[in-house]
Amino acid sequence: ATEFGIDEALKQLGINEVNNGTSTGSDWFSSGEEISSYSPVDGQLIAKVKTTTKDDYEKVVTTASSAFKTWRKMPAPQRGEVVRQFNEELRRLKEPLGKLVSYEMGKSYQEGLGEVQEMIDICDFAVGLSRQLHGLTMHSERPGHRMYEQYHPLGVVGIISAFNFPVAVWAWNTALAWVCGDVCIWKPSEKTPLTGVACQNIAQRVFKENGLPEGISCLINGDYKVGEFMTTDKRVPLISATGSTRMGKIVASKVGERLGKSLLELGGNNAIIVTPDADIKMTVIGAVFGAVGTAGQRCTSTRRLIIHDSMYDKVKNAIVDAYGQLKIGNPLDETNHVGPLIDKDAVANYNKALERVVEEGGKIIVEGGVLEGEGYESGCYVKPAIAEAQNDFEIVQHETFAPVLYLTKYSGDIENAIDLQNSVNQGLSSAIMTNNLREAEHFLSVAGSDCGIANVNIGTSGAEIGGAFGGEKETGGGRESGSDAWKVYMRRQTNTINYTTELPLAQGIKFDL
Ligand code: UN1
Repeated sequence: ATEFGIDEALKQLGINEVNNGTSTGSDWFSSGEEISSYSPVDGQLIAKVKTTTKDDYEKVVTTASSAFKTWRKMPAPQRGEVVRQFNEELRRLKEPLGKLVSYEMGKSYQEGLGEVQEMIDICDFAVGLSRQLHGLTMHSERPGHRMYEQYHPLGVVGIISAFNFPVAVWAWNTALAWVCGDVCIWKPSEKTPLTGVACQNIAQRVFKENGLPEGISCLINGDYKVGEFMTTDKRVPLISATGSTRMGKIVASKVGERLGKSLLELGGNNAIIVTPDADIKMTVIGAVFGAVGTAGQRCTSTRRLIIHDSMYDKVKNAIVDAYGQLKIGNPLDETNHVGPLIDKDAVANYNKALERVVEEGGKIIVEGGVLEGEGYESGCYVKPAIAEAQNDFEIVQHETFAPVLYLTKYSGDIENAIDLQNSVNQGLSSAIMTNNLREAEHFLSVAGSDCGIANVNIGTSGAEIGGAFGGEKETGGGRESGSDAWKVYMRRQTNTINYTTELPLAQGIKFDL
């Protein structure tokens, strides 16, 4: 791991051979079994992380609950100041953290840096937000009364994140939750535990330097069983979970059983509609980056292209040509476009999807396959593939977290393309490529895309943090990141104050004593 400066990065981030994966902020402890984190880049063991037991978790949640009592009383702009300092650290450590993201998860170094940039951006956003946690004032129907609303923090927020954005998704949640006055317990994916330890090291240092109590940022580690400590715990009023729809349904039912709140960011099945008025060059860039970026492991990855029949061959040929230029290999080597999948299970799912699409009558037009030989020893490198398929194939309806792109034709009006695009269970991201104002506006209208994200002349992936991020249907309905997504981390209180000597009742009710 000395290549590409990984050892140096690990040192700068405070990662040891065996790390405790449980932390309340100033204290690191874990008494569970160890998870080994292997890099999909070269198959090497990077380091081990000890997991959180039920007893460890008890200590975490009590420490967090008690820290909340202090943190909530600190004025929000002062909490923002702490987030600003955290952000300084992220800026300072952007390169080593981006490198570790790339090495532990397998995305390209550029994308690893991009992910840390998303953390920096959301922290900037959170600092400004710390002075803008606004509520409304209303006019009371009663004389001499004032009515307004205010937002208070919720308490302990549980964050369950996925391997594919191992650090940014935590930051979207935690930076907002912190300025809102909440404390957080984070369970990163058991596939990327080291980036979690690295982030907690940074957070911990900043909170400590500010003389704040431990428990404002907590880390727990392990698989879904450790996540379940939180989902079933009524001391954790909000669970924010990112991952598969299967996982989200389990989380939602556990949290729902106790009437807790959940914020869900689940699967996508994102399409780009290519109309007769599309700019082909832009379409190719958007579609290829969307389909093969992060090796197709973004929830916003482009899975489907819905192309007008008059454009079909032209677009198909241009995309197939572009696939011919792709370089697959070590993601830390910046000349490569596509890195490995996260692990061999992901490779198996990729293989299954390619078999299935053929069984259902699809036609492979860019062959897939698992790469072997020098540089591909981890067994996780696959060739991005393209298949011609029908939208209603079972496999096309399903999110395969790998670089498999399906091409489908539509004919006639834009309505037909929108129907196909909406005819899946997921509703995260969508895009249209067109220079035709009517088509674009139709796509964005009430009769258009049913997704949480709808883009014009941009691909489906790569959303900025300033907008609310999330989607409908089986994507789970949650919104994170920008806009007013912060409201989910707070409880709203309506206050009515009577400054008279009378007590008139609302709705004009008479109740004479
Ligand atoms: C995810 O894949 O879980 O829009 C998040 C994007 C990124 C975030 C993706 N900003 O592709």
